[in-house]
Amino acid sequence: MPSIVRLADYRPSDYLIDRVALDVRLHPTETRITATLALRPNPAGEPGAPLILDGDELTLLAIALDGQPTGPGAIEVTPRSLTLHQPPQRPFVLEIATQVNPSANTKLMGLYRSNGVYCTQCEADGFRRITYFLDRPDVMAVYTTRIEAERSEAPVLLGNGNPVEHGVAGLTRHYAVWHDPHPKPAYLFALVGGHLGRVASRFTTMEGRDVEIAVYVEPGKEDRAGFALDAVARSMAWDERSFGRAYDLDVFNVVAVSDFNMGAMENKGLNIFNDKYVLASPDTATDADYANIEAIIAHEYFHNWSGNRVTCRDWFQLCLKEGLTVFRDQEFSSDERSRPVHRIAEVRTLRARQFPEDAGPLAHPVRPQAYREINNFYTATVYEKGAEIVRMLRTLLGPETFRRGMDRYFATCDGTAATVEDFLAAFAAESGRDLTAFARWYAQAGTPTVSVTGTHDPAAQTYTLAFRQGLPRVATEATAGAAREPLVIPVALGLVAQGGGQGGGGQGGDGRGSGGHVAGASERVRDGVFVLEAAEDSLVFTGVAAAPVPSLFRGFSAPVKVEHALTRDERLTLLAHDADAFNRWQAAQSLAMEVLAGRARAGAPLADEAGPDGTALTAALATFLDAEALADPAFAALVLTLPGEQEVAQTIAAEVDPDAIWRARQTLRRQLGRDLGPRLLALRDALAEPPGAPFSPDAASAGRRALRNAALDLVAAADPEQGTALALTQLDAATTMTDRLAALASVSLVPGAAREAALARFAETYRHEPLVLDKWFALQAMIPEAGTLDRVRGLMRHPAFSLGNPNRVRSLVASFSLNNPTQFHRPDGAGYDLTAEVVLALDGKNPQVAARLLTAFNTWRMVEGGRRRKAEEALSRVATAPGLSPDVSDIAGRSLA
Ligand code: 0A1
Ligand code: ZN
Repeated sequence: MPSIVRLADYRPSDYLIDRVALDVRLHPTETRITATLALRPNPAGEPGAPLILDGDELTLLAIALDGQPTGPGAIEVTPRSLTLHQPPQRPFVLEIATQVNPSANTKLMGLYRSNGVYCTQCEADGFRRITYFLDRPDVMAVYTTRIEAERSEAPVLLGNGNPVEHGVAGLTRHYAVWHDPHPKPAYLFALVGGHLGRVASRFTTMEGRDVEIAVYVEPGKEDRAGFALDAVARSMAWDERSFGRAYDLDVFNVVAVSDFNMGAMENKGLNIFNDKYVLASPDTATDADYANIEAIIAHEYFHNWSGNRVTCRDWFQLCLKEGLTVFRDQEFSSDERSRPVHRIAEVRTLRARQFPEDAGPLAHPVRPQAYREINNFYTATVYEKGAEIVRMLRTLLGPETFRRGMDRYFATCDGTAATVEDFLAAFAAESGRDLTAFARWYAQAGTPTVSVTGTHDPAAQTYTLAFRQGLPRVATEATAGAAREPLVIPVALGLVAQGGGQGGGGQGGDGRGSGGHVAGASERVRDGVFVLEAAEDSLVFTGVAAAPVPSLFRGFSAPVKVEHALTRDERLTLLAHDADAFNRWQAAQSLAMEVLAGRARAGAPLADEAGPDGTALTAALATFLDAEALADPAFAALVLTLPGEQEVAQTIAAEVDPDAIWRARQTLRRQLGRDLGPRLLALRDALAEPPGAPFSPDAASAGRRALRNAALDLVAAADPEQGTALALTQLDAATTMTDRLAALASVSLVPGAAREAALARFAETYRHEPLVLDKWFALQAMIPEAGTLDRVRGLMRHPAFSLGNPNRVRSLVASFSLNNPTQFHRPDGAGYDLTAEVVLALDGKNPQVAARLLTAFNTWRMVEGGRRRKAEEALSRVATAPGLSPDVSDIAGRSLA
């Protein structure tokens, strides 16, 4: 077991590094790096302490102190560290030469090669795989990097900051020098060398700086880089408009590589991306791909301020940059697309990924108290729940004060390695509020529950909402020592008149339509928000003549589970009449969830009808579609999409039978498809693309495609024969990857020769397109049939599959383990066995990707007994395997604890 690092043990570094000069001689197997480090004792550190530099899989070639070789016994070197026993207690220079083998680097951390391109990944602790260093984010230095390579092998040489010089080096080699004037931690270092195609544009910042933006991709794929290039410019403009943040270098480079552990990386001035999040053409990318590219380009760009200019003191503060930057990219996407539609997408992700994490053995606070392997903390909790905390802060303070708080944070913390306390202090100072209680959101793990009951008193004409908050107990290493105290929960709310009409909420009516007015008012509701701070509280509205329907947590104003017993009719009222689009969608989801959880709990068989609640839902959806589908197809598509199997499992929470959930969902899909069939087919026709219409990835066009394909999905669920016929026609006629893939997905759910032929044809068409074949792998891995396990094993031998490429592993194996609940949780345990087998096979190559795959077992304790025992066996097999990486051993250990 790797040792534990605790937040409580933080100490400043004993030494600081002010300047770093790197000379990197690229070579496929013997790359040499000479680092010249300008060091000095840290006044805040311990005088006379030894200097202990981090290292990992390094070969030391030479070392000199102030230009002299170090004397015998002065240093001690291990593969993991270099210690200088008696460093000078004044500024001094260390020159260190190391050698690494980029071609043998399968962990994709440090310097490695992807399809022949040299690239680096240094977050969180990869820089120590390049040279010995104080590899911690509170050691910030100014870097100058000289990169030298064979011109034939690496005609393009890129580094952080601005280019300062380039030239020839001997007969066949050349070099480039890059200088980054902004002090930064080592995790933001990057370099790239290789054969790369380029597209470029220019952007003039509000400060008048003329910036060259370039996107580098595999040669020949330049025509797929335009959307990403444009997204960079839009991100730059948006950050100026929304946060007053301008770019601060003369160039901004984005490089796409095909082997990458995560989505992308915000290295200063040189973002490196998984090519999945850069390359897009109508023929190869879906609308979801376009939306992801735009969001991730924005995310990495926004890090330039939230992460780079202001960085993190230590890795416990990861949410300081990640939660904030996710919030910023979500706001960007909401502004560029449809705000309510985007909000629903955000909440779906949160519920599908973060809620289960918070409810399982890997639960941790947004700011963990302890970790064994930091790479396992790039989680939905740190990212997505972290973003929700920032959003709540804005809701509590109001947009203007929030913006002033952000300005103050950037101004006071610029150039520093900051903490969550520094962040909150800026808002406390700007608002004059005490944020001590609010800060508990960072320290307490688990998803809070808020129970609400409403009581109407006709005589007094009052309506009372009683709130009670609770937090599940979470006892893990990562949560150690945190108290359980009430949270500060913003509840955005309003009252809607029964059967329609306007509601109140303290500000007067804000319901949809122009019906009767509910005059309900409460002084404790400001700008439509009530703040729940105590464990229990109640809110009284006066002047309420008739019992209203409360619309609570509008826009999902807090990341909580709401327990609020509404009748079916009350939910139907919200679906039809709420002013808040999110809560209209939520009403449909809640109605569906009652049907799904009810049937699944009862173990109900597959049927054509889901009972009276199902019938009420389809009737309400019919009315909704007739009135609104054409006006907002993207929203309609979301309203038609039932809660996912994992969300139903979370609602049931104990002794879960994934097959029963699947049957319940299939039953309701069938009923929706049958009851709404003629409407859905009419919508498909009405929304059909006129022949020859040019492709646009914009939100409105994507929304039309989404509704057409949601309609196809439901029609096919009710009538597989008709569905397959429609899907095969769509497959032939499709002009976008979105439509083609939706059709193939529909066909893939119906066993038989048509499916196999369609899959084979698709694979043949895209045999030279790895990113498209990833979709083909994923789709097959998610087929909810017993034969899928063997299909996945077979596909693992497909020539396009490789355990060495993270995108392939995620598409095929992680899609099976994380997104195919009935097959991962096969009663015979074979799904668990396959997952465990791949985790172990992968661990020696790429521990980060192996560890992430192992998180598929996160929900093992909530499945029914037979499966639970099999899951535990498989997990234990992983946990006890010899020679595990820290990454996998950490996840296995915590999952079983
Ligand atoms: N900071 C990046 C995420 C990231 C983290 C670790 C990595 O190592 C393989 C790569 C990327 C982000 O938030 O986008
Ligand atoms: Zn990030």
